[in-house]
Amino acid sequence: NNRKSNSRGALIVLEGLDRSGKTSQSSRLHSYLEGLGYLVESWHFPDRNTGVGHMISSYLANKSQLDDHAIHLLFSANRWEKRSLMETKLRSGTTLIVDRYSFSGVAFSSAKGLDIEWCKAPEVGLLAPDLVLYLDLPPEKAAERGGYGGERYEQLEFQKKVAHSYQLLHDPSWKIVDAGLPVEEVEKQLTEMVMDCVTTCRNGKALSQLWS
Ligand code: FDM
Repeated sequence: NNRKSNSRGALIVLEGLDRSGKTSQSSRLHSYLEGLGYLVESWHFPDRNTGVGHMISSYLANKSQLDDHAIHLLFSANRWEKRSLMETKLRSGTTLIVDRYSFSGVAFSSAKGLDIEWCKAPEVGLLAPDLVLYLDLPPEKAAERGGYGGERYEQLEFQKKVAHSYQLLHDPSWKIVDAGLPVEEVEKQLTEMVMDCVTTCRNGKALSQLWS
């Protein structure tokens, strides 16, 4: 077993447009880490299994209407309701691979025209990821992959705006990966970055908070 019992897990976030491959890369990373004997869980936001999550799900399915600010705050609340569990898991040594996080929150809402600083405010105090992996794919290429469902944001014109918002959010700590490469190549690059991060966290890197 190559896990130190007193060391913490890493908070690893995958971001990117719809159809950029986040979900399948998350599960590949999960299997890889598990195979090495690490404790690992895959999470996804929005978590549709909570009361707040049900409201979000209904909104995304166009079954309910909500003011843009109100839905933004629900997405944020959906992260807040999982914050303490997240911290417990990390401190007990479990690495979390999280498919979408606060960056999706800000990118999608600011793509609708909401002020970016206003969008960030409710995220302040959530746990900061140890690593943000951005799966970079032009919106046109993502759309060509097909499989957009019928949910509210799954339209090319809107995805272009989201791509632009993500660009405004990037900071030097993000790892940008070309999601147009073959899946195995993307996986290889992600795996290397994740292993570095997991090691740094095991070696005592402190947990920190957004927004820094
Ligand atoms: N989304 C996701 C947001 O608008 N804000 C958020 O905070 C999060 C986490 O919800 F279109 C959007 C992104 C996407 C939709 O996400 C549902 P999934 O990954 O398809 O479940």
